[in-house]
Amino acid sequence: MSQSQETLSNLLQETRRFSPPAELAESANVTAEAYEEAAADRLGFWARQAERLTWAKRWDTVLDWSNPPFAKWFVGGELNVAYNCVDRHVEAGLGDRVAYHWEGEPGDTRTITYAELQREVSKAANALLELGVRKGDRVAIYLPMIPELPISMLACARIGATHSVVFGGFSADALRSRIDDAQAKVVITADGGYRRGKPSALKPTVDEAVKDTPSVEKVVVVRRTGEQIAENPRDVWWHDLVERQSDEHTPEPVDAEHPLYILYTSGTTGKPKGILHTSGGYLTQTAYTHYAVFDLKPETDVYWCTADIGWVTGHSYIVYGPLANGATSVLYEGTPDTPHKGRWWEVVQKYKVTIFYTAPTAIRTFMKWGDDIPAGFDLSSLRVLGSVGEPINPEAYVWYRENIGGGRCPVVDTWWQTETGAIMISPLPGVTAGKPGAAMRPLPGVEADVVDDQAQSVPNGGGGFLVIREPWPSMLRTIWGDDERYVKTYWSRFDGLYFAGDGAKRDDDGDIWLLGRVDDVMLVSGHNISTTEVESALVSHPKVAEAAVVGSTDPVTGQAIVAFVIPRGSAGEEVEGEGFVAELRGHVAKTLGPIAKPRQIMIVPELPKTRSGKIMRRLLRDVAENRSLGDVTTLTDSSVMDLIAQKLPSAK
Ligand code: 6R9
Repeated sequence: MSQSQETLSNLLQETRRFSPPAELAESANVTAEAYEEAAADRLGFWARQAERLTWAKRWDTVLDWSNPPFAKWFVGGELNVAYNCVDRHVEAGLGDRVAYHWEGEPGDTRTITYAELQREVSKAANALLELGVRKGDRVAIYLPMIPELPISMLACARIGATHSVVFGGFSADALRSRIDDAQAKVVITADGGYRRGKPSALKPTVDEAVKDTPSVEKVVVVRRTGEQIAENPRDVWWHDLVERQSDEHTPEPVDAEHPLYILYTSGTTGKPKGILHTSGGYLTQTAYTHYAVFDLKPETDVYWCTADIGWVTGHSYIVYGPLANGATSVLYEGTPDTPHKGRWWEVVQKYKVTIFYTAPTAIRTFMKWGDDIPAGFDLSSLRVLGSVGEPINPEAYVWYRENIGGGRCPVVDTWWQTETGAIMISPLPGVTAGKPGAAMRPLPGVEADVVDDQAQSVPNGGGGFLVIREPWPSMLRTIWGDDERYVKTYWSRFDGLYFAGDGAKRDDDGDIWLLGRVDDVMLVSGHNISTTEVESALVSHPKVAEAAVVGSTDPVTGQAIVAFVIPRGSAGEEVEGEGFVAELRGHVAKTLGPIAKPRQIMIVPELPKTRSGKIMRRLLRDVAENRSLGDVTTLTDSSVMDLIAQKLPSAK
């Protein structure tokens, strides 16, 4: 990236630093020594982390990297992932500990202890065996956020079947292509779930999807809403099948490299990629990072990750990491504004949540709704706050810290991907003096770097591409069924380096700031400008809640900056006028420099987002360039694009 980009970036930096609270630092799970320990002997470090797990057979070799980029971790080792997440805690006398406080959207609840989870998972495993599912078979799971979702995943892991969780909001087409690609033998679904106060059907989508999927032998249906559904010959009710099974099942150890799950990422173009994760290395790194980054004390903490389990964040930090650590978690079915906009804070208050992990998109939504909503609840139990999914704007970070964390909780901004399987770059809450907006340093044992076009590491103050230099335990092993695409997508841009697809910069202290996907970087009059930084500049204006920025073709400047802005709820009427747009352009020019001034700013009520809360800039580019919209199947709410289109005539 060019010089001008660096100048821009430096202007934007929040200068405040937030040191760890003394009490947390004194009793922190991980101290600064971990960095030294891992630097001295990286593989030895990971081998020690693998000892957190219970192995049926110990590994012979920590890492086999003889055929890069195809890694094998803990070669020769055998373990069962479900045993590690459930049974061993019961055997250790912790059967009465709560694994999940489940909270349904309508207010129904269920408390599941580790002992109960063991019985439920065993029954589900026996049920899958009865259906003919065997080790190595694939099972598609298309469920709302109900206990049967983690139970189904663990049941697969228990018998060595590979699960493919498909987000409960995806279309029949999206579901069908994922079932086909994985050749799933069984689909586990529900009649529906609750969303925004209403039952929302799932089964009709499955019926539609499995019409042309010859691999599917059975569809198991959980009754959640009780709504009428069509029953087909392949269907079997969960309560008929699972309830009558024995609640004892002996988990089968599998090879450390046995496929645990496939999770599809849509990417920006082309066929979805089936990211493959395996067993030993994946569980090692999810368990370690959950312990280190959140400072988890399983005896006393109540942990809540608000993600959907259909996103990798839910796989690693609602299911596998927390359960491997014997944590007590909250599992919530619904949306943050049902029945009221304080629902999440009510849940925090009710369960005395101590560790809270969410996405910047949610934080900005709460900023838009107003400070008085969280202020109405007792959030004093909280001690660590996490963020994931997008760069967190400094403004949102500070709001989160103050309004949710009461100014006392460290915020850990965690960078990672479906492909990395677990957190890679993040502050450590008892060690790092956090900077609002920065993901800071690679975790111990992770070799992340920022390089230029020529794969040269950039000096402090420089910007470029984020890469990973050495294999890590929870890395993807391949793209399901397509080794060539795996090599091409991740390992071909820079020889021998994992290319993450994100832009990043290293500040004068050597700390890492993420700048968004490299595909989104704009080239304006020969200057590289990151969407993230212009968005953060806009969000730092007191009347702006959210902003999305794209580059649109421009005859004069090559690309021009087009911004979509959602005003804060408290901003009042004046945000509709031309004066407001002029004010915002001036604000960006002042914050970042005149080159970053948007050509056009559109005031909109909503932004198009994926299920994990990422802004779909591709669709906004279509709008900015007056094209018809591309694929909208992974959008949370496709009516958003109509709302934006209605606003266009008044666009400035
Ligand atoms: C876990 C997850 C991965 C992409 C990643 C990056 C963005 C995630 C971030 C972040 C800046 C963070 N991303 N966390 N960017 N700061 N803390 O989100 O996985 O859905 O596969 O997305 O998300 O662009 O490359 P996934």
